[in-house]
Amino acid sequence: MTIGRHENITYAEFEHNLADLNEPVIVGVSLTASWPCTSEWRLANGPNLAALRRYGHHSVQVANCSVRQFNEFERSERKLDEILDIWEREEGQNGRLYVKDWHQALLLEQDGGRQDQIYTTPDIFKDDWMTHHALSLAPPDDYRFTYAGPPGTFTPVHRDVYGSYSWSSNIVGRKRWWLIPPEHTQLFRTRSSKDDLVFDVREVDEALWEDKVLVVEQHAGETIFVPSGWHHQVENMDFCISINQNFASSHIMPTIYHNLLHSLSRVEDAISDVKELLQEQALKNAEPSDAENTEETLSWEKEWFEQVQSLLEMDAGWGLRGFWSMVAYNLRNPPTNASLRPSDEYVFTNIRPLVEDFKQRREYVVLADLARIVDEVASIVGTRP
Ligand SMILES: O=C(O)CCC(=O)C(=O)O
Ligand SMILES: [Fe+2]
Repeated sequence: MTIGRHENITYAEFEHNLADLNEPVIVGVSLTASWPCTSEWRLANGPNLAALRRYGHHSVQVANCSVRQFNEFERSERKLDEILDIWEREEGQNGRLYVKDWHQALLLEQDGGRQDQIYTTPDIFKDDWMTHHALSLAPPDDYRFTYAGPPGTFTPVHRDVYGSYSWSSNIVGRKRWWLIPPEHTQLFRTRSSKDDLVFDVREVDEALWEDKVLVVEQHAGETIFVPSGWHHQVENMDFCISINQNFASSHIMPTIYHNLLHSLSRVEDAISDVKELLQEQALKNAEPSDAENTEETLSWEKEWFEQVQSLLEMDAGWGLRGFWSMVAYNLRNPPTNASLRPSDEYVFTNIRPLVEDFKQRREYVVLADLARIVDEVASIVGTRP
């Protein structure tokens, strides 16, 4: 298997991938050549860690790659300065500390700076409903991350949240990617569970997957696009610093919606005893004449749905409210100009069935604030003739 490599790619060419192919792509170094970070963070033979000192006060998530915790490495929040001290002492040796999910651009903006002092979002990735919406929240949030770590540090096998995309530009060093096509995910399932995957692809005999998985070496300056639903693992072959955004466009709203509903029913199964308890209590308090949709029945159901939503939010970062608010916000305020996104008709056609599906659900009846957001979406995308 090989990956498509492009020296340059226009949005029109790339959109074919978003809409139809859903394949990994590597874009050549010209995309990142003029970014400030490209000249600032590179030295002849490694990272310019001194150039990161100006961000030393940023709080960052650090994975300790020698301590596994469930499906991730043990994580802590530290000041970047402390980690730079440790890396400088190690002098580029194999280390353990991997700075991940560092919201560098957001923190810089909070200090009065701008993202383009580090990098500019490539045109092909500007139709991003996730960060565009998250930045409008109070306080603002985003899915823009910087990753930095010595050789040997890695990100275990995962799929990005609800099957969203990601792109990653390597500024310093080389990364190795294992990209697993969705139809081959099952090769990496553990024996004990039908849902869990192995932690590290290298646990599975290579003969079983070598002709099915894309193994890609990404060089400094290159950008990789990770398609929706592809599990992946990433290893730093040298000391690497990369710019990364987890993102989603209208093309994958149906996928995200269905993955969200799948996670939602898993949460419901996991806490089904809570549902029974709430139901019993409501029955005790109700008059025998109470019918469906009275105050009593709605209030226990509301309590139930709220509990499910808060667990989803804790687990994945967002639930139904996050999804529908994102859709409404991006329909009202598209993230980029018309030449860098699909036509309104395409977008509306993708969203319409989701509205129709959601209107059949109890949450639409019981959660009034959510119903208002979905009604707004319906008024923009229209209903099917
Ligand atoms: O670079 C890494 O370690 C992980 C990147 C990743 O998982 C992604 O871009 O989706
Ligand atoms: Fe990822």
